[in-house]
Amino acid sequence: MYEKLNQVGEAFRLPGKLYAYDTIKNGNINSTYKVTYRMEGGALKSYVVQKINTNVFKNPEDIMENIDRVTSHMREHYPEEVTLHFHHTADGKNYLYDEDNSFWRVMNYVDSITFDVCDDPAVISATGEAFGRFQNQLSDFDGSVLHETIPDFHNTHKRLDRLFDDVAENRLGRNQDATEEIEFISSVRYQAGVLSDRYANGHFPVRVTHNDTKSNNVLFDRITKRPIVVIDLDTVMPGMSVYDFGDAVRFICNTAAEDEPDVRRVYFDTSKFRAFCHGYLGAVKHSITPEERDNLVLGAFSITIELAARFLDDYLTGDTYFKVNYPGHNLVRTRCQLALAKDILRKKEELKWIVEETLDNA
Ligand code: GN1
Ligand code: MG
Repeated sequence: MYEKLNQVGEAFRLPGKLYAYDTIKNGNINSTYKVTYRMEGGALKSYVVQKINTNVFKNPEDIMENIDRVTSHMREHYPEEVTLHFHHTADGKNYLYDEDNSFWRVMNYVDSITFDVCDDPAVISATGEAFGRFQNQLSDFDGSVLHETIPDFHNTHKRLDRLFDDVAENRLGRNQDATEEIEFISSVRYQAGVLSDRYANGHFPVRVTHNDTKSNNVLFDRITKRPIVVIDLDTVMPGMSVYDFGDAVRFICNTAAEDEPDVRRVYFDTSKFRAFCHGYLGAVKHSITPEERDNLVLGAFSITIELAARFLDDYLTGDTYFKVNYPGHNLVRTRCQLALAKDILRKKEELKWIVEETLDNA
């Protein structure tokens, strides 16, 4: 790997000598490395090097154009904020195709910490604030200039249709491993798809959304534990804010990991939900519309079912999309997300009440 990273660093004209590298493991799609260069005089400088998964992102140049537009907007309108800085090759591109046709990019490393699991209400609230502010910062950005990097990425209705097409086909004969899961998703199919239908019919404001609001996509200051910057802009596209909210609470309010094999440990933590709402709703209280407010909890349920369906579909069709660490990993992920979705359903009245109460006091 050293040789490859060294070659990529040279193309991006990183000064100094490649001194060390680490793999950053928390992504299911792209490959990410932290590289450190020793400069003349001995100072060390780090960068993040990523190889984009072009099986998932079919037009990776489009992602880079989107990111360039979004970060330029933020730099222009919020010059005091930290934004992501990408490096350029000698021919002025913010990406590189190597001789194997792999697609690489390099950005500055921001010294920070991220939280995969988080129990501190202040950090959870700050995560909500960071995603709420991200939405605000893009509220005057024209989303129509963005490429749709993955078509129908959060069209739950279509995701569910695809799942059931693949169930009908049962190409690998794996349906038998997931009979209960298939049955449950089928029983909530309409309920989970209704928001994406209403969005398609114009019932929600079209916002520029992040579309992957996991808590580990917010970098935090190690000492103050305040958010520095929202990362992973690969799927920034026009969308529904209730899905950004929903995806964030899906991840952060889970009492276990996203792929916890023991579903008895998987719950939706209402205290964490309250903390997230405090930060998020505090940030968007002036722009949130009544239909958005009333559908935040359904958004959380729908996106959780959507992700379960995506994991299950990948399992049934041979694990070609998400990286898996062991056979059956996608099925384990599916079960975990379904346990979480069931708990959201059980608690939905309480969760709606928390939203109302938080907004009243915001
Ligand atoms: C993928 O690779 P990562 O962690 O950024 C996926 C998201 C899922 C997430 C689940 C492009 O994100 O949609 O919610 O895994 N990204 C893509 O962990 O499909
Ligand atoms: Mg992502």
